Amino acid sequence: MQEIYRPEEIESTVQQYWHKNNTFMVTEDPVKEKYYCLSMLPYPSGCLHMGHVRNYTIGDVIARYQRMLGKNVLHPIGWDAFGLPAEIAAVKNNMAPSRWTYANINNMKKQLKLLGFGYDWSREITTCSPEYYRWEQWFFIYLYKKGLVYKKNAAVNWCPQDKTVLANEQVIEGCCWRCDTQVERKEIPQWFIKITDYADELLQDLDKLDGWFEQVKTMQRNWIGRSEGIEITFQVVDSEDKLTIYTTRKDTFMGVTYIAIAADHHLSLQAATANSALADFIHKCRTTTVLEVDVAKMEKKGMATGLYVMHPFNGEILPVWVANFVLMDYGTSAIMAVPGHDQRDFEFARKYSLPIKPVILNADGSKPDISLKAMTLKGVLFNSGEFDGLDFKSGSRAIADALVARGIGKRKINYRLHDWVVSRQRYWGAPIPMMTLENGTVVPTPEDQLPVILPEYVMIDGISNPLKEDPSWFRTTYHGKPALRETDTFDTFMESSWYYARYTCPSYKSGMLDYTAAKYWLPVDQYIGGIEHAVMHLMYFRFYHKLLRDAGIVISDEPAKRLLCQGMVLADAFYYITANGERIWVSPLEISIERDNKGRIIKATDVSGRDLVYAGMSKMSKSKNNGINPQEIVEKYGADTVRLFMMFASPAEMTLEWHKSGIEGSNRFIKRFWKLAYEHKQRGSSVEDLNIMSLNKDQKALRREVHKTIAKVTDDIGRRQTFNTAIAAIMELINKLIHVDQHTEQDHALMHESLMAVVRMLYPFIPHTCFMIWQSLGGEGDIDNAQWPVADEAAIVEDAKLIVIQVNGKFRGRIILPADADETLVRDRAEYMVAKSIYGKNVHKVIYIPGKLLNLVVG
Ligand code: ANZ
Repeated sequence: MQEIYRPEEIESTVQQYWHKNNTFMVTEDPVKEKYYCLSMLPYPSGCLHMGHVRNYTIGDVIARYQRMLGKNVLHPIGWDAFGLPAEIAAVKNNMAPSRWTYANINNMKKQLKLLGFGYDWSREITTCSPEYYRWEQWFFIYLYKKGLVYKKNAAVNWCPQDKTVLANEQVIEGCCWRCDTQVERKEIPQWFIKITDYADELLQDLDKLDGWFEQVKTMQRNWIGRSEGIEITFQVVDSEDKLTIYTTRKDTFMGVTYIAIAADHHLSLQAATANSALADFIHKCRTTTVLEVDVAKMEKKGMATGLYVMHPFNGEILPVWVANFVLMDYGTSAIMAVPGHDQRDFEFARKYSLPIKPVILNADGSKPDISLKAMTLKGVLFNSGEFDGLDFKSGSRAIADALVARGIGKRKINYRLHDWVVSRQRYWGAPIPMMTLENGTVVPTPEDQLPVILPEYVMIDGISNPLKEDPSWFRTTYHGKPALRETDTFDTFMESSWYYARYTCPSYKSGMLDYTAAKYWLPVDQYIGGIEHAVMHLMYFRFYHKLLRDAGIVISDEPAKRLLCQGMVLADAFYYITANGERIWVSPLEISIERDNKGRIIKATDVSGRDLVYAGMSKMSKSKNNGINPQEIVEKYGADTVRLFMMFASPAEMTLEWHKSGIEGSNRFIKRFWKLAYEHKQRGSSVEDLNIMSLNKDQKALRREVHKTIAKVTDDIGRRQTFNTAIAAIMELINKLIHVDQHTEQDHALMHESLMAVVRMLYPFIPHTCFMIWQSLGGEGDIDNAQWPVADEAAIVEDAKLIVIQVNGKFRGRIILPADADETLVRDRAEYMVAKSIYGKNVHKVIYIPGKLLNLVVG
């Protein structure tokens, strides 16, 4: 061990050692308890950012901790390698998306290694490799054969200028990001997977996920959006047609004043055949992109169809309108409008002078004021004939019963969740393994022709899909007959939905998963990733697991037991304004700062001395130029410093503020620890056994601190996952150790015991440093295989106290308890001891003289 802490030397030596010895490679070992620790796989965007570093450090800390508990820990990593950014970068840099992607993977892999993450690299998965996506294609065909996959027209964003489909993120304020043309909505055939078949299970099983954040579960519940309502069928006046609506507010049924239907409802289309103005309006609605979230804000527009229906209870004739706020793919694409109690219906009624009829009273029994807006609270019914006076619950039930009895109502459960559209009209994705025969029949690619390989190293222009342009690729045969391949590729959520399972057997050739390996490792014990994945990814991930289970490939119901969502990484952001009013953001690394005595920034200047505006802490981002490149920081301070800072600066699930002073603090701490270990080593390497019985008062107190810290750190890391408080406790202990006098052999032995515990507690956070210290302190084997320290309960107990127990003032015995035991504990133990003599009696009073005597007054 050298006197000076030199992270660059230590870290590369240790990393090479890990690499040579395959330290983190694991295989199934039925004798050992398994632990599967998984961080969400990165998109290979080019360089690691601090968000990645945070995510992967948390994963690495947990994985190393669990290893030390003696478990067989699977800790893999891979690359979510398909997707739009590669296409965009490819066009910009004039290179094939695959080349860009592989170059990025190479670079990021080096960066991950520099950070010292203990991955089993033999299990690395790259989702754009045919060995991976062939099983995705195979499974898709399996689902197709099981009836869980279908093809249906669905809307996409269409740029009429570029004649291309745009992803949502390519639509900027309703226009094409490239040519600024107004984007249209266009219906094209797309592939769907029936996630709605699993809606109920996905909802119910959330209750089983004790180890998931409540916030994520709530978001999933809302996303599934289960609602219990009723479908009501109206007779169209002077016609054979019927019109069915869906509502959750049966109680408002007597307040319906018109019916609104979606633009593509069959009655809209029918009415439009004889009404060109209506046909124009419908066309406009159908070509305008409508995101569900916009409905509340958008301007309500509509047109009468000329059709009417009859209210079945009061005989009123209600007009049927086409309305742009009625969603085409929810419920029955038709609603009963109750403008008195629904804001959208209200705005629409106002605009088109339709009647508004209130039917629900205010909470105080007064009539609602609906002159300016709808009254949307639930309450007692009025204006509702025989249902007057009923409250929300009984009114809803009575109206539903009446509708069902008349055969025009059907109770119905609906979900917001839609089936999953997995088609993407893009090149850089896994080809959808379907074909179309000359007669139009769609068939799956025969299994022996899998994988359907995506041609790599293809240059793209960002507008056309090269698969569509390449007859040698899309022309194929199906059992000798000519056929055309599907040129759409999969949504990249497909790859990230099952990678966790493939890590258990990444090179398995005979199937999607090796049953035995998957059975051994799954489910994931700890999953770690960003909260931005709370719904899409984490929903598809759960759904896929259930699909795999029903296919008999895995056995559990849920893919991950425990989920941790790490907070964002923030940094100070600064800018100046140019002569033409432009904001130029300056990197916080190129800034000099003056602070007041409270640490607040009072002046910031760039390298040329220009005054800057301080914009506060915000998420590290390119747009604010406040990203800090992890590699630079690692090169300057070492990976261990960065890792320690990341885990110490804030609780894992909270935002983390990047501070140079924080990084420097972490660095100083590691140096102090290094120095302490070095000096201990200098005082002699031979260590006498610690004689616990003969410790003096100070030594006992120190040993108590050490073992209290072990107990706390164990609980903080394992159960509470409050890594920052664990580190704080270790820091406190080290500060004490630094000031302990070292005179006797026993002092030395105690210091040795303390350091051997500390080095193991710090190992998950700063593994390189601890690897070296462990070695030089003479630890057995590598620290990578060392056991987590166990707190000696006896050491934690402060001098035990002897407490006299009395019943009604008579001596009944003595008990030994820790000095800090509280009255309840003493009383419990006392009652247990004298249980026989107080059986059937009541304790009226307890007299307790702390640490000395407890008298139970019974009778
Ligand atoms: C009458 C009514 C009165 C409604 C009232 C609400 C308030 P959830 O709970 O999300 O399922 N709705 C039904 N289908 C729709 C569609 N395709 N497009 C737009 N809105 C639709 O919402 C169900 C409610 O959303 C239904 O209840 C319906 O409006 C509306 F005071 O019917 B309600």
